[in-house]
Order: sequence, then C-alpha cells, then structure tokens
Amino acid sequence: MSYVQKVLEELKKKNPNEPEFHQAATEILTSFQPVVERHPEYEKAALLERFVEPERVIMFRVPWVDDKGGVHVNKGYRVQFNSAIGPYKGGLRFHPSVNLSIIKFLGLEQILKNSLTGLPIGGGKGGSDFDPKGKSDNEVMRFCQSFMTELYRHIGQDTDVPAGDIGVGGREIGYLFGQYKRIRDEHVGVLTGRGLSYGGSLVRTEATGYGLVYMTEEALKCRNDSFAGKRVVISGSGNVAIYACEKAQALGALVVAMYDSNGYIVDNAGIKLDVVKQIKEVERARIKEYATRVKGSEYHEGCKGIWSVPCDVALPCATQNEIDAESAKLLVKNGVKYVGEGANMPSTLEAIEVFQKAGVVFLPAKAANAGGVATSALEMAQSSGRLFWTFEEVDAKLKNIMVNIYHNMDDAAREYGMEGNYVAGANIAGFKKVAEAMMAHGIV
Ligand code: NDP
Ligand code: 2IT
Repeated sequence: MSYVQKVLEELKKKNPNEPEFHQAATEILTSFQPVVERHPEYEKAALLERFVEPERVIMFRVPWVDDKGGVHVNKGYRVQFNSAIGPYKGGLRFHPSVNLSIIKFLGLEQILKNSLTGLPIGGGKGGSDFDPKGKSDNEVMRFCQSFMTELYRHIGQDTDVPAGDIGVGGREIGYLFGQYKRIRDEHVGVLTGRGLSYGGSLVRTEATGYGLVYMTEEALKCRNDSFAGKRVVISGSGNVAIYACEKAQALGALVVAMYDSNGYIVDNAGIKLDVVKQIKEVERARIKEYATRVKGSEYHEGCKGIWSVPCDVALPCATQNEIDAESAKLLVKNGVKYVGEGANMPSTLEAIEVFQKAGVVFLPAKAANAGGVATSALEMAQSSGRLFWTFEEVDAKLKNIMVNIYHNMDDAAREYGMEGNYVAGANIAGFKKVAEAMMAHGIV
C-alpha cells in the first residue's frame, strides 16, 4: 500500500463517522501521491500523518436565552488545524447542519487555500449548530456573546483570527467583536469581516464573489474567451453568490438563475441583483419573493433543479456537495464549459470526475474562493499597520492574488504532468509551502 493510501486508511479508522472530512482528505491526499514520491523524507517525518491531524480541537457549550425566556444549548467548535505558515485563520459557520466532520473538512481545505493566497495565514475553522434563521437581532446577539465568552480565550490577533462563513455575516461579526473587546479590553484585528467603522477593510464583503469571478475570467482569458454574453447559473443567494453575480454581470455575463435552501429562481432576462439584495440582505426573506416582484421570472421549489438550467458557466456558491454526479452530467449535457467553485467542496468526488472527463474547466474551491480569506489577510495587514487602503487598492491586490493563484495551480499541474487538472494543481501548489515550513519546524 502506498504511503498516501496508508495515511488515508488510518484517518478513516481513527475518525469514523466523519464523511465530509474523509471526502476532503481523499481528494487532497490522492493529489499528494507524486509529491511524496519526489520527497521520500516526508514519509520518514510522518508529515502527512501530522498534516491531517488538527493541532487542536476545541468544543464547547453555548447556552443562551431566547426572547420569551426559553433556554437553549448549542454546540460550539473551533478547529485550529495548522499554524505552520501563520496564525490559524478561517471562518465561523452557524448552521443547524454543523458538526465536527464539517468543521474538520473546512479546516483541512483552509490550510491549503490560505497557503495558495501567498499570505502568512495558517488554517482553522469553527462554528455552531445554531440556526440564525428566524431569530431576532437580540437573540442572535445573545448567542454571539455566549459563543465569544468561551472562544475569546482561544483566539487572538497573532494566534487565531476567525471570520464569517454560512450564517455569519456583518451583523454576527459585530456582536462577536463587541464581546471580545469587552472581555479582553483590546481593540485589535482578532476577527475579519469587521464593519468599516471599527477596523474592517473595503472589498471584504465583495471579496469571495469578486475573487471567484476574477479567477474564472482569467481561465476564460487564457482560452481567448470572456464572460461577455455567457449564460451563468449561480447557486445560493448569500454573500458569495450575490457578489459573484455582481461582478459577472459587470463583465457582461447573463446570470439566469440563483437559489436559497428552499428553491430556485430563473430569470432569462438576467437576474435583477438589486431585487435579490433587497430580499436577502435587507429583508432576510426567501428568494421565492423574487418571482412575485419581477415579471417574467419563475420560482421552482427545491434546489437540485437549478442544475438543469442550461448555462456556459456554473458557479456553485451555497454549500458542500450541492452538485452530485447526476447534476454534473446534466450540466455537461446542457453545454457547461466552466465550473468555478465559490462554496467549499460544492462538488462531490464523483461530480468532479464527470467534469474532468468531459473536459470542463474545473476551478476547485480552495483556489477559486480564496479571495475572501486573502482579503481577510489584507484586513489583518491594515489593522496591524493602522492603515486604511482605498477600494481600488484592495480590489487590485485581490485581483492580482486570484490571477497568481490560477497560474500557480496551472504551473503545478503541468510540473507534475497533469496539465489542466486544477484539483491536483491547487492541492500541490498549496501544500508546497506548508510542507516546507512543517519540515523546517522539526517534529512538532
Ligand atoms: P451565506 O450564509 O451568506 O449564504 C449561504 C447561501 O447558501 C444561502 O443562500 C443559503 O440559503 C444557501 N445554503 C446554505 N446551506 C444550504 C444548504 N444546506 N442547502 C441549500 N442551500 C444552502 O454564506 P456565504 O455566502 O458566506 O457562504 C457560501 C459558501 O461559500 C459556503 O460554502 C462557504 O463556506 C463558502 N465561502 C464563503 C466565504 C466568505 O467569505 N463568506 C469565503 C470562501 C468560501 P438559505 O438562506 O436558505 O440558508
Ligand atoms: O471559507 C473561507 O475561506 C471563509 N469562510 C473565509 C475565511 C476568512 O478567514 O476570511
């Protein structure tokens, strides 16, 4: 059995019932095969065994009181996965589906993603099975305060810097920051995605979606093509989806469909993003509303059907495993040429295989959605330097980072004889720096 296979078997045995973690680890470790063959010293140093074992896992109780006086208890998590190249960095997810497997898959992905940005950030992830949907602002505030009352002792601007993810946006970051500042008496860059009035960075809100489109644009450009006139389907209607839509439209694309967890909308005249923003960002209502407000658009119950809408470019921006093999086949049959992953691990392993076999340009999440965390690192730089860059400065840096990541993964894939396989390219390009740093640090 190969070294990689051995580590993978061991990982599954030691961490049973963690399917998402197994899935991410399988994709990643399989890509490392040619790298460990070239570097036999890695096996001697048990580098992969250490790489897949989080440095620290924190799990805690989050009790809170609702508006009627009812007492609730949620689970809180922070997985501090790898700090070889910088302080742990990664988002917090608040969603009822959150469990240890999901936080670990996200944390593992984050290590390589953060390395790909070229900035000094390690990998971590956290969250809770708390559902912010349908809760009042006061309930969300009390939950965030309770969550931070435990988390504060484990994080710090040079230790671990959380940010947002599903269910954690500007409102939640504000409450979390307020509680951290109150307990620690420190106004520092301990969270990113902060409001502009208290240390945030311009472009952070837009960064993941814009970055995804910048990378896809570069992939198109390298094939003498562009977004102009392309039909685009975007899943989700949250932070990443909205700003991917905004930038794709600015580049001349026709975005025809979006969804939330209840169903999808189709608007062949092009999605009216101001209506989506009003529904999702301002009213926190359901995407279904769109069809009642925009003539000529349609609403369909259920999410999966969105992948039957014909498109040239698909940008999954909601959640893990939203595209299975069947949906991938349907997309291919209807002519999809580019898939850019805005969400983390939105395609199953089988779906990726379908895309790659069909010659679809497949831009994997850890590369394609790295713009968010990259801009978080730019926020950290501005916090430590007591600086505030203009929108244009941050946007230009973000674009440059996304173009660089594209070429780095393209080069890495070529270097290992797998031209066009960006899954392998991104994993290998991300791993290089982490492996080098871990080797330099000795057995720790
Ligand atoms: P948001 O909470 O802003 O939006 C999430 C969107 O996805 C919503 O439309 C939500 O629908 C939908 N969604 C969530 N879970 C499911 C589900 N189980 N089934 C169907 N739809 C679902 O989150 P973000 O936009 O921030 O995150 C989206 C994805 O992008 C995630 O995978 C996240 O990890 C990833 N990501 C985010 C980054 C960031 O900077 N925010 C950076 C890099 C990656 P509903 O409203 O109905 O729940
Ligand atoms: O998945 C991700 O990269 C994020 N949710 C953003 C993390 C961050 O620290 O900005």
